[in-house]
Amino acid sequence: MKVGIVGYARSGKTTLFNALTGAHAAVGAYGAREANIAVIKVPDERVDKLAEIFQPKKKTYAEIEFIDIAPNETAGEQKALDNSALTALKNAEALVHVVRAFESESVIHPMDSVNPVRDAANMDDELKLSDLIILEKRIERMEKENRKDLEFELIKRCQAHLESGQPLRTLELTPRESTMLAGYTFLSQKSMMLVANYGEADIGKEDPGGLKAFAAENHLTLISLCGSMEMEIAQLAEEERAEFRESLGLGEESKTQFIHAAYDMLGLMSFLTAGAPEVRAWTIRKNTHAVDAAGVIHSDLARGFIRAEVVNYKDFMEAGSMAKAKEHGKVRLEGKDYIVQDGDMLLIRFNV
Ligand SMILES: Nc1nc2c(ncn2[C@@H]2O[C@H](COP(=O)(O)OP(=O)(O)OP(=O)(O)O)[C@@H](O)[C@H]2O)c(=O)[nH]1
Ligand SMILES: [Mg+2]
Repeated sequence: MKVGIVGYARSGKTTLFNALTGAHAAVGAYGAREANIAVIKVPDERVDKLAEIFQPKKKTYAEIEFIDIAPNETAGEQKALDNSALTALKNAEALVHVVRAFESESVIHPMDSVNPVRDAANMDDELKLSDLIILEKRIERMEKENRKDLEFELIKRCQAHLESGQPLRTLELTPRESTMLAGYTFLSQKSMMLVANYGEADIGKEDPGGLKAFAAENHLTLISLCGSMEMEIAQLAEEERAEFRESLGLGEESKTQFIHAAYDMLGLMSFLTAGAPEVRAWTIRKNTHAVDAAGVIHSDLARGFIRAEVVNYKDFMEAGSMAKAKEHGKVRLEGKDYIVQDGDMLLIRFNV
């Protein structure tokens, strides 16, 4: 589950990356010329609370991998993505576009002015163009083969959609059509989040980048954060963070918000396991069957699956203990086809 971080030169990609990881990758003129990669733990209060109850040896959070794509060296500063970036992004499940919304005399914008909506639209144009080029080649080949099947129709529809100026993520598809397109890894079809990286002067503003309407229209998730502040906070000792945040008027944990939004954008959710050895959040896609969730823990659990004992985290906490939850009839026995819900605590009965 990889998320690619993209954006125009000096928009704050590495700053955001550092904020997420607490890392010290160089920002600004001496920024790395290579991609930065990090695995980020998804903060989860449920794991913390369960660990207080079960006192496990180990607690494990769900994780997402973020890649801060290497700066574009070949396509010129007015482009965000060169060919190597486009290729790297094909392997990402979702994209995060860091849009510069901060004013700064000392940081030159590649287009000379700060204009978040323009930059967001330009990025979409780059993604759409890359998809169009792939589509045109594909159509040419299909026409030679005299293809007239469903896939050909679908590919033509994608082309028309792009040519009308819209990204593929706004094209409505049936599940069958989605499967048909999956192999193409179109970039404008991937889920994408806009991060409005606003400046210190805009703390507390409602829509600091003015991107709300653009995001809604183009099916983009929007998060606003002040990258430089978040990076500073991430590098403080844990116990100092809340106070510093408050003193700046940065009330909410925007980093946590960001990670949760990324998790959600990936179509992911967590189920939980809790016991003396480990309390753990496991990552699955939404609409996963119990037997497949069991397989995420270990293939033996899927192979020898008998049933799952399920109690949702909320019910468990209300009851206070597993024994009480059972007493209240909140622990259910479910079969292979049960669709696991976010926050379900599972105990898999199996036999191999
Ligand atoms: N004032 C202000 N400056 C910021 C903010 N975010 C980033 N900067 C500055 O902008 C410059 C570029 O930040 P980076 O994080 O290196 O941006 P980048 O997108 O990784 O840049 P490249 O990798 O070179 O394309 C640095 O000098 C940062 O200190 C912000 O929120 N406010
Ligand atoms: Mg950078």
